[in-house]
Amino acid sequence: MHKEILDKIEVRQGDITQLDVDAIVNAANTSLLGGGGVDGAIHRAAGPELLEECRRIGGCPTGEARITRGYKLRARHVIHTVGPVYRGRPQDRELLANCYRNSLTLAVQNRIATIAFPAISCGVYGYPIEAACQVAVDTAIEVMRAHPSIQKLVFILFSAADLKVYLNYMATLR
Ligand code: AR6
Repeated sequence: MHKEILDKIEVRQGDITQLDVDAIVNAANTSLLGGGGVDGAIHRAAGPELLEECRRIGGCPTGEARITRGYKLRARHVIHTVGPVYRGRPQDRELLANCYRNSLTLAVQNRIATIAFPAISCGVYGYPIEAACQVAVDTAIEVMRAHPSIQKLVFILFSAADLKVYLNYMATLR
């Protein structure tokens, strides 16, 4: 039923900073002033101008997203979104879904056709990968169904274990 949409989704292992896509998504914090994990890696690879632009934006609430240029990255843009700190409450799921929904909406508004996501909230913020994966994939499918202008969406996982979780879930949808 979702075949055309599933065909636009790619799951792979690697470093998001190396990807040649229109936009990569950053798992940021509400200050947008950088941090560890994928946020630190993206800022290091993009260079100091990224931090300057983030400073001008002045922060981002949890679940929302903001767009900047990509500077030294191969990606033209970075979409910064802030995942929830996992506490096992029902609103965690909604906030995480909002991250994917709002990032993809910004992508559509900015004519971005290819986009890559890390596993938002699954590092320092403690969201269990199995639950987060379902939110990520289900929300992406929902938005891509409404917006065919997204031609390719990459879920890029840092570890082999996380990759397996995504591949297993995708396999259940085919
Ligand atoms: N490419 C792809 N995935 C990566 C990379 C990379 N280069 N580096 C890490 N990951 P985290 P969060 C994976 O902690 O949980 C920051 O300090 C990692 O294995 O980066 O949303 C921010 O400033 C994990 O699966 O983000 C915030 O304060 C996933 O990316 C806070 O961490 C997300 O892990 C956000 O925490």
